Amino acid sequence: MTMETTISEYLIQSLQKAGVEHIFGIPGDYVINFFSELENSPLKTIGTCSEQGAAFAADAYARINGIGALCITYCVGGLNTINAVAGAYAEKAPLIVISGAPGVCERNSGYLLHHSIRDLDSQFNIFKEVTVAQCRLDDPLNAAYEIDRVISACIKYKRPVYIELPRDMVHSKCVIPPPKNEILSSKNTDIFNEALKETVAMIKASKKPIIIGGVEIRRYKLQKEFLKLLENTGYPYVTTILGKSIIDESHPQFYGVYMGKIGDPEVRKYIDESDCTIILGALMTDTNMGTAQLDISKTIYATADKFCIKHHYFNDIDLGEFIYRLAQELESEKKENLFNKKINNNSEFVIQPENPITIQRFFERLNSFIPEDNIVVCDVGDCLFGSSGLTIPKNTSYLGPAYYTSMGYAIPATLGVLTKNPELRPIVIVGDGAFQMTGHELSCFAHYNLKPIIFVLNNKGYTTQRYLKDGDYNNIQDWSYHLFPQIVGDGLGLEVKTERKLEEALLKAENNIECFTIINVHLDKYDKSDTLGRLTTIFGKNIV
Ligand SMILES: Cc1ncc(C[n+]2csc(CCOP(=O)(O)OP(=O)(O)O)c2C)c(N)n1
Ligand SMILES: [Mg+2]
Repeated sequence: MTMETTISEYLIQSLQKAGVEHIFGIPGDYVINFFSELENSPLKTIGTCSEQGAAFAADAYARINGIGALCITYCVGGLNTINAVAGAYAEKAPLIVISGAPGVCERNSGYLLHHSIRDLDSQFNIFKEVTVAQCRLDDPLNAAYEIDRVISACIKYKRPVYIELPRDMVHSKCVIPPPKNEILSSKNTDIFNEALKETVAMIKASKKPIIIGGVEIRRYKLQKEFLKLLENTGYPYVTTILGKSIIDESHPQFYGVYMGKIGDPEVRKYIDESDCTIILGALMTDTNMGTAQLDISKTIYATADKFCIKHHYFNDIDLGEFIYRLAQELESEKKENLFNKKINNNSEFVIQPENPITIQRFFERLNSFIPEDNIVVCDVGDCLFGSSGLTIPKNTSYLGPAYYTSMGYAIPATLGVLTKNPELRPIVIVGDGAFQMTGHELSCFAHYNLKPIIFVLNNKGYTTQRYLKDGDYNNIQDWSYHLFPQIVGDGLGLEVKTERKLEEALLKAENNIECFTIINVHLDKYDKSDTLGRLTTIFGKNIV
């Protein structure tokens, strides 16, 4: 038994080993000692204006990097992150939350300790609901084991975990666990082979198969296996909105984004007419499936947690291995010209200079503005719905909270993206309502000299909600979003009302390599994309 390392040293080493290089957060007295340890370590701390901002940033960092981390103080900081951590749970982002806490020796002091709620377990209990594993490092004998257990769960389940570090344990020496032997998989090969055989038979008997790819393809880094399957079969594929751009949308077999009844009708028609829908790594959510009832008798459904063919359920099927083996089995099955390739909507945009800009025209124009090797970050609202039809170019990815749909994601998420890849110039699209929730995190772009191009779709309120039920509650104050650079001390602000002004702004943004650009795009308050139109017709019926 060796006790050469402190708990904080072991935690920092474990974060590094897992792939964390940056940690987002705000200090407080319960966590300041650990912040000081972080500062003296190879990990870089990234400060934000609020803990929610830090959590959204860490979530996006996790999605891009494969794992992310967040460090905050007890309750006032921790509870500020709950909404964002819940989003990470819902959408499977592997995020490690580290919170400071009252010291072990303080627990029985007899005082009411500042920031605490009902008792000193309250925050721990609240985090149980939004994380897959939790631990409190209050015992030097098992602290390191607990760190290993919890971080392994984060990696395995691609969901947030919670580590609570009492402030008097930061420098405690801990017992280092012996190196673990690789545990060989004990998965049942008979079950796997039966599932594979049944899948292959169903696909071979079909005439119009199609693949729906979801977010787990990216989370579990299965793009190579997915591509091989496409290559070996020639089948068309669509993605869900949460899985948008899992692989290049320039791929010749890409047929669009499937959002059921709310999405592109042409894509929906193809899925409806297919006699074999192969769903890989997609979450069955209302936003992904757009309330469409897929015919289970035509469906193969494989995710990291669940596998079924029609109504036959199989346990313990590894998603990656399944896609890999399926590609092998179907190697000689290649069906050419199975579908007419959907024409990319990159048709030439002819500007109508004096026309007020509309959301439809904005996205049409944006289609040819998004460069290769970049990222598009979207918030919730019509920016999400409208952007579902964007054709994302080569090596560019798309990031948006398309299932949990919490407003306020995009600006801090962009910080997370840029912390990992500071050379990128992300295209960020955010509604005015969502911007008002977390837009102050722009300050970090000035602070860390990051250069995204941000479009604020300023329709003077909650247009998505206007179509569900209108009322004064949907109107918000019309901010001068383009003047934010004056407040935060850096950045280029531009204002756009017509197509001509949009054109000019795009050029200026492209040429501005010094700082971030924020473009205030004025839209009519009732202007909506086709997708939002379909969505509100369907969901509006449920709101009586
Ligand atoms: C944190 C949060 N609060 C409330 C909602 C409910 N909601 C969904 S869309 C929306 C309006 C979004 O407004 P804005 O960002 O301006 O986008 P727009 O609909 O105008 O395009 C609201 C309030 C939400 N999704 N998230
Ligand atoms: Mg709005």
